[in-house]
Amino acid sequence: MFDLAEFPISRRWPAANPDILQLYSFPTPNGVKVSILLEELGLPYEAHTVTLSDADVKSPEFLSLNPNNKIPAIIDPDGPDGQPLALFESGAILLYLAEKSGRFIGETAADKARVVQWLMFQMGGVGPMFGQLGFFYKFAGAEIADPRPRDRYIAEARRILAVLDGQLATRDWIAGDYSVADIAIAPWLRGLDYYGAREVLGWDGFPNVVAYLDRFLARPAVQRGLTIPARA
Ligand SMILES: N[C@@H](CCC(=O)N[C@@H](CS)C(=O)NCC(=O)O)C(=O)O
Repeated sequence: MFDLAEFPISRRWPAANPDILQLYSFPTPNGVKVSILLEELGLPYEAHTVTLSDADVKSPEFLSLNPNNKIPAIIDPDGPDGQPLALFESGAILLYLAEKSGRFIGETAADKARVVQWLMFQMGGVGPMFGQLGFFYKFAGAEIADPRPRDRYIAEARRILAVLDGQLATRDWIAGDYSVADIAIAPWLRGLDYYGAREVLGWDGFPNVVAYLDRFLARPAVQRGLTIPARA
């Protein structure tokens, strides 16, 4: 019989309903990927606020779930073969939930491969590059006098926006139908506004990306997911 109390994380973030999926997250671009997908799927889940402070993400309880000290992470009490499954890395969580539900992952093998391709493009490109742009343009790195890191990530983010804009010229969603690839990519596009980086990137010069983000933000499940979990 599954007992969530066996997971040390539940000591610090106790579950009100241990029988449903537990989400440990914060509403950043990586965090909201999972809450948006869960809202799209209409699955029951309980969201716990894990802030980005060391006191939370580097606590022994959180490290017991993700030794890499980063949100998001989940425990699915109803994992494969009826066993509980703990997972971290947003891309892995999106794929797991999409496969489990059979939704937002494409129909044919070719569709699925393309969804995974664009999801990997987000995980290996959009997220790391935009994240570094945020650091060197808005946060602590903005104080560094040497312009090279800032210029590098501005150029790389612009290049990525051009790739996305080209792909979106002939479709509404990045891999065909709406999928986990969109749920991974679009929150990072939204984040550029938070970084105050739209102007420096020439945001308005990417009209297909602009329309895509508007389309994404118009979805009710996205609007709900963006606010989960509450910041404090
Ligand atoms: N590749 C990871 C990245 C997750 C990530 O960078 N999470 C950030 C917030 S967006 C975090 O938890 N930072 C806390 C820290 O690094 O201490 C994923 O996609 O899940």
